[in-house]
Amino acid sequence: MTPQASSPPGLDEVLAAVDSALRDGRRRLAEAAATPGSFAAAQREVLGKRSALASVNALLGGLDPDGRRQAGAALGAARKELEEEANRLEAVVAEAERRQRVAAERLDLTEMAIGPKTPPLSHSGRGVGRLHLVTQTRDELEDTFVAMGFAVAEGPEAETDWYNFEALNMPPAHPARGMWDTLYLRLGEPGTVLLRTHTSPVQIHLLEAGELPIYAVMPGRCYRRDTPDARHLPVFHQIEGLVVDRGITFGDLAGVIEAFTTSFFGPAIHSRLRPSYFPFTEPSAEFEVTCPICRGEGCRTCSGSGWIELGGCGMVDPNVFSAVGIDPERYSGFAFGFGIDRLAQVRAELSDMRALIDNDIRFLRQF
Ligand code: FA5
Repeated sequence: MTPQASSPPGLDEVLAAVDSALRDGRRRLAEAAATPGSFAAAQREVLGKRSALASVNALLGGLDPDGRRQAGAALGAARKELEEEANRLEAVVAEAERRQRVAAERLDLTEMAIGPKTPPLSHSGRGVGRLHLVTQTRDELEDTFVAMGFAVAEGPEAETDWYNFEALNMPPAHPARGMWDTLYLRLGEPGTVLLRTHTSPVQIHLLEAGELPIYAVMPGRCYRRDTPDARHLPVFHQIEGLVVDRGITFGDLAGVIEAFTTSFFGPAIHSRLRPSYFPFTEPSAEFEVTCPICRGEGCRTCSGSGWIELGGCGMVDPNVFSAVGIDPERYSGFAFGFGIDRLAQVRAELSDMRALIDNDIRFLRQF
C-alpha cells in the first residue's frame, strides 16, 4: 500500500533513499573527478549539510526505534563508503593536477634546433644543436680579422671606472660619460665598479700590458641601461679593434675598415667614414657600409640612404697613450668598435633585434 503523502516515510522508503543517495553520490564524485576544477564542489554536494545523505538523516526521526537502527546503520555505511571514495578520488585528482602543472611548466633543456646547418643526429636521435646567430657572427668576424693578421684578446665585463671611462680620456664628471647609460655594481666605493658599456676598456688592458706593437680585435658582451627596441638591447656585443705601432695613419684605419668590409660582406659592399666624436679618438669617425640589403639603392632598413652605420673609430687620442705611459710622440694607432648584434641583424635582415634574445626555436633554427 502506498503511504499517504502526509504520513512519514516508512523504513523501505528510507532505505531506498539511502540507496539512491549512495548511487547518485558515487556517480557525482566520478563525474567531478573527470572534470578539472570541480571536485571540491562535488564533495560538498555529496557529503555536506545540504547533501542527499543529510536529507535522509532527517527522515530517521519518523521511524520506530528498530527501523531507525536499521536505517541509521545503512546511512552510516553509505556515508562511510562515499567518504572513502571521495578521499580516494581527491588524491587521484590532486596527482593529475600536479602532473598537468609540471607538464605546463616543463622547460626542455634538451630541445634542439634541427635544420640544414645542424650536424648529424646524436645517438639519442635528437639534433645536437648549433651556435646562436650572434655567436656565429662573432666567430666569422674573428676569422676575418685573424686572416688579416690580427690577434684576438678579451677583457672583463665588470670594470672599474678607470678602464671604462677615465683612462679613455673621460675624467670624472666629463660630459661625454653621458653618451653611455651605465649600470653600476654595488662593489667597492659607490660608482667605482660597473658593467662595461663598450669593449673599449680592453684597449687599456692591452696598452697597460705594454707589448707593442698591437694588432688585436677584442669581442665581448657590453651592458647599457638602454630600453630594448628594434635596434637596441641592454645586453649586446661589440668587437673592438686596436692597432698601435710606429707611423700608423688615418689612411691605415680607412684601409683596414675597407679591407674588412669587402672580406666580410663580399666585393659589392664598401665602407665610408663620417666625421664624429669619441673622447678617446682624435679625429673620430662613424663607419658605415653599403646597405647589404638594397646594395646601396636605398631601402627601409637604411632609411633610404643606401648606407648602414656599424660603429665608431678614430686615431687613438694622445691622452690615452699618456694615461698608460706610452709616448705618443713615438707611437700612433687607431681603434674601432662596432656592434656584433647590429651586424647580425643587418645581414639576416631582421626588422627587430629583440628576436635575437626571444629564444624562439622556430626563429633560431633558421640560421
Ligand atoms: C662605442 O661604444 C665606442 N666604444 C666605439 C669606438 C671604439 C669608437 C673605438 C672609437 C674607437 P657607440 O656607443 O656608438 O660607440 O657603439 C658602437 C656600436 O655598438 C653601435 O654603432 C651599435 O652597432 C652598437 N650598439 C651600441 N649600443 C647598442 C645597444 N644598446 N644594442 C645593440 N647594439 C648597440
